[in-house]
Amino acid sequence: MTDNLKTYELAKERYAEYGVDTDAAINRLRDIEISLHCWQGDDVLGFESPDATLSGGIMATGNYPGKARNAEELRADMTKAFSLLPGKQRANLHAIYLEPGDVMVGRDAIEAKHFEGWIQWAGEQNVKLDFNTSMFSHPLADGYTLASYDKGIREFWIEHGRRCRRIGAEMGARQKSPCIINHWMIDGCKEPPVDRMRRRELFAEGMDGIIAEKLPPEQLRDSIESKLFGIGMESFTAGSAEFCFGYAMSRGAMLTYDMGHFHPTESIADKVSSSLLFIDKLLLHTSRGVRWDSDHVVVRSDDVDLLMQEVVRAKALDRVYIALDFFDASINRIAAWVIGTRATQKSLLFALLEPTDKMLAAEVAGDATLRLALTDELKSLPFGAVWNHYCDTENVPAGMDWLSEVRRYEKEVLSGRK
Ligand code: RNT
Ligand code: ZN
Repeated sequence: MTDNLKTYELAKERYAEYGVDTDAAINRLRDIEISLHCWQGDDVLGFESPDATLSGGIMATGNYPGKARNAEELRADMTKAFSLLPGKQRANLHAIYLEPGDVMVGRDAIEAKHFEGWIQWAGEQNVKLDFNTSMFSHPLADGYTLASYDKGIREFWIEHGRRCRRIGAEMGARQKSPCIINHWMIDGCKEPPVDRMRRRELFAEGMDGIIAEKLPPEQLRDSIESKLFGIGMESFTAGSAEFCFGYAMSRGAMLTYDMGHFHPTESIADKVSSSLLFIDKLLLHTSRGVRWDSDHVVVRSDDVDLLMQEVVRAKALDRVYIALDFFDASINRIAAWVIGTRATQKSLLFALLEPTDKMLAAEVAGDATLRLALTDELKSLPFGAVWNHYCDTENVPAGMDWLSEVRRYEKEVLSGRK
């Protein structure tokens, strides 16, 4: 018996004392897909032009060497990350990650053929694709897109959105699993605007224009992402939490909650049950804001644990899609994916290992003392042994063993990128 297995057997007994079946928790975790965001691999620059810069109120800081310079490198890097992750992943693309060939393709002219390389690769990797409209880092995304007062600008972005949906539907049809398309717009401004209402009306009209075409839900699902503020847009964001909630609910769309898009002490965990009473499905962007929406790499924290506990306790794993959204350019970018994905999965596992029935019984009986004692004691159970066993059963490195592989890849591949 290996050491990991021995430790697991002991851990299993410890959890059994609380009525928790660790094998069942592992099996449930195995089926939960996490959508790996391609944009961690190149600091959200994309492949439209080698001179691309990031704008739109978000920022990747750091200049760690070795970022992917083209789609082939990015796919190789993501493939490496996948090989170090247990469970199932999807790949999350932005429209700016197209492969246009030798021609310039405007965002209002993109087609599924520009993503053929990705679709092929996803098939080979047996991962499904998700998609995002890219309504930032563009001369026509100067403060406002759908909520612009300029009709031409609005129409440009509506056309972009429509095309993104068709691309997503094509991906969904080919992978036989709905492509989740996320709609996030930068629209907002630095100083308080006079007319918030008109901007939001325009935003809603623009979104309606984008989603007007009926596409089969087995191919494509739309989700709209709210936000509190962006850099240079501190005073107003058209797509606020209330706006997006109302929009998603009234249009039968999904709602995206990004962990970094609320006041620093406001947690999205509490929003899961509230939203799911009125909205069918949610998309969660796991991220980590430090003082602001800084998009640090996700690590285990109360925030992520509470979020996953809420999803599990609400029996909502099938109503929630989980995607990563962070971009750290100051550390090895493949390690960033691995750390962030594994942290998200660990929080899921922690939630699945909870003796929810026991805690609920205490709650119903009015025994808040027992509920609190259990809540705290769980943190000391041998969670790490269950996680390592899960990695072993998935044939991926347990513990920190993945890091040496990332270091080897850095030496052999990344260091050659200048
Ligand atoms: C921005 C949103 C959005 C982006 C990505 C690149 O604040 O979180 O989801 O991070 O789409
Ligand atoms: Zn996000």
